[in-house]
Amino acid sequence: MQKFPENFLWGGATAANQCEGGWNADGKGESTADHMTAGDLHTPRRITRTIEEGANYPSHEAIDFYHHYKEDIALFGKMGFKVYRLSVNWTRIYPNGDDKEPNQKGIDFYRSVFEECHKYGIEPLVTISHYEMPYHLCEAYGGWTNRRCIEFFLNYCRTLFTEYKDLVKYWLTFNEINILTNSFGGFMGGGILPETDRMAFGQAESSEQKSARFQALHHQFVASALAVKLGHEIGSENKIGCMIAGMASYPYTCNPDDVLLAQNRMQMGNYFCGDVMVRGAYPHFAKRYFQENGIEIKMEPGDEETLLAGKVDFYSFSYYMSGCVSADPEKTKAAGNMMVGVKNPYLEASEWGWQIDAKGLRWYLNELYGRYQVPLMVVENGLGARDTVTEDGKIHDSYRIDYLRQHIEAMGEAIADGVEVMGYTPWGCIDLVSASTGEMEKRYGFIYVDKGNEGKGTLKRIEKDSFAWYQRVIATNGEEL
Ligand code: BGP
Repeated sequence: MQKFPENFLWGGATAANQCEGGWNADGKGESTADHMTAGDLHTPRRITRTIEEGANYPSHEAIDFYHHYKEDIALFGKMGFKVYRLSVNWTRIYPNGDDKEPNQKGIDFYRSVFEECHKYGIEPLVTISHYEMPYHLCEAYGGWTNRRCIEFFLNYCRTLFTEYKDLVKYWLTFNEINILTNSFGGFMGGGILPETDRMAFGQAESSEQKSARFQALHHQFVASALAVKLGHEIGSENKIGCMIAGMASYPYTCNPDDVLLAQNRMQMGNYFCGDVMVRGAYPHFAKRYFQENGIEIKMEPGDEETLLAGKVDFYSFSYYMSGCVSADPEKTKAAGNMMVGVKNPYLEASEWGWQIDAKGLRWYLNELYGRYQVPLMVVENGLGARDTVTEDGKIHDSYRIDYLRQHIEAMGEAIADGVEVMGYTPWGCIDLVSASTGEMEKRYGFIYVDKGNEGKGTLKRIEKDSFAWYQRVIATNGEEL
């Protein structure tokens, strides 16, 4: 078995809108996530302009971490977490985004959460923007397509870096920032209101719409670079990373057409954002991609220097699956997996069609490290699955343990290959709302939460079998899997 470094950061990850609830408590404003109804595997979530009476908005209560955080963090402490990745909800701090003064109650809430973490020796890792922004900024400014969002975001960052200077030193700017390279990412990633109320999976886009997405992304790049600089100025100990959705892509065959297509997916899916954030400049392939897609973005003088001056300290990413692409249109038509292409005959998929590929994590870590040579962190990984509570109140989730064991083994192999990995925070360490479908029953947790898709349940927390297993993994620093 491979040795994990001594200070390896074992932990777990959540996001505010998927677990907190308390959506309008103590002065909090409405966020983009608060306008998204629940869907399921076959029904996309709806984005509503007003909050509709009687509709099911999963973020409104979620698992009510807002009122259960002490109990939940105590359970993380019991598992032995060294780090807890969570996000701050921008609308608790600045309810509308463009407010002059922050909301003190929101500031107090997160202070209390971070203090609670430190009681158990848990270091918070804070995502500043995880798939939400003040809804007001979408309606009044057009979301991130508007350059003014940079100033609002920085204002918010300044408050966080200053208020939590002694409590937080690990930060991520934007969750899965590369979602904006994809047609369905406009609203969740950039606060761009769609023309219909459905999340736009795989819909055709005009070149204006594509340009808007990439303009929003450019603004986020600049905002992130400025935040990195600001964070370093305010706290010299601050370590600030990027967060990119892992889109590991394989060619379906050794046909050079497939290989080129897979390379293109790796470039646009992963390296486009990674290069800007780690190397501080747009990559060589951006120009041609923009030309061929009719994308025009506006950069201001000084933006290039800003990107170069705001390179991240480390690279973090989510990894759930790998994808496989084929240049053969017949194969592509048969694809089951909307995000990444065709079915890989060597892999099994989760109930939601995500192709499970532990070995791919070793490959992907090596690819990233070879390109960037900065510390890496796996800040999301896990199996979304339905769990059954047995009559005696237990959850025997051996399938989840198998998934995590294989991925931890693969990560160990990558470390043995020489890759520098800082830590591992499996996703949804406590059951929470699914981002893509809004369901509760797509569960990832070591801790079960009694709540169903319809929003009913006691919210009782129960340790699953994987809880004790992960506790042992941490206690032995990954020796016993
Ligand atoms: C990532 C997001 C998370 C999370 C996870 C699992 O893309 O950063 O917010 O939810 O994926 O996805 P899902 O919840 O759709 O199963």
